Amino acid sequence: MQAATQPTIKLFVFPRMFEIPNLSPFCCKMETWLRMAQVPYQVVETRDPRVAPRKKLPFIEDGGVRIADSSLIIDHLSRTRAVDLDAGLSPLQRATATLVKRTLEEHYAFVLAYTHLLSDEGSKYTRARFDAVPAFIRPLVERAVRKNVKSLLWYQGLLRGSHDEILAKALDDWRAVLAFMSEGPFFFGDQATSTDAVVFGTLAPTVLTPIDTPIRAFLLSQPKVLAYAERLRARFFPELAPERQAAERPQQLQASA
Ligand SMILES: N[C@@H](CCC(=O)N[C@@H](CS)C(=O)NCC(=O)O)C(=O)O
Repeated sequence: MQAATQPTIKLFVFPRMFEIPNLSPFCCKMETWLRMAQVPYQVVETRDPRVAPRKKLPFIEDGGVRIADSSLIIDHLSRTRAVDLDAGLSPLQRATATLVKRTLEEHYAFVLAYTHLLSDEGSKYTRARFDAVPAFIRPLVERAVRKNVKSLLWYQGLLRGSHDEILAKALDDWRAVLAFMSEGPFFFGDQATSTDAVVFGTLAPTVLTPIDTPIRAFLLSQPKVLAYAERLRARFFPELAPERQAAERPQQLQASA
């Protein structure tokens, strides 16, 4: 719980799209963690990562101090708000948490940028994020952002592989992660941990948006995956959960209590 003297933090993230906390896996992870940890926050939407200390979103402002990088923010808030979502994890689970985080954040997140921001199927849906840009410069901004994503993925290495290679590697990522996922309600069982924020951060943009990819199709074919994603959304972002899940919510809350 937050001490009365501590300021409400400001969370700087991209504007929301679709019925998920954020299309950016790192912004989605950060806001999910804040809700899990019950740390009060105020969202500040921005479209321009150049305002961030590390030129990437999310970042927070805590008592006038700006802190970047979702993992560093979580370390900072865990320390200053005395919350540790991972207190109950065994050494083996902690090691697993690191491997899951690296797989999803240092590899799969780049695939998400490819499928959601660069590919034709993804762009069809996500180009709406430029709607607020004045019409006369919109094509210019769209082209510049696309060029940046392309160059990021080229230098990271992903784009040097074929489309099929990229998809195959993403499926390998998820097969590995799912091998460690419990039957629920949360990744490691009964308690929500920071790994749930990481997993939901990448899973929500993949399976809870209309962007149709072979990765989404694979994940939807795995019985526990959609239930997990919908359960986390209903539990921590009830305002985003469609009616059907809202009706199931009391049961799910009981299951995760
Ligand atoms: N390691 C960072 C990664 C953040 C990140 O890559 N954010 C992306 C959005 S998903 C971003 O702001 N990209 C803008 C850019 O690279 O210009 C974290 O955990 O917060």
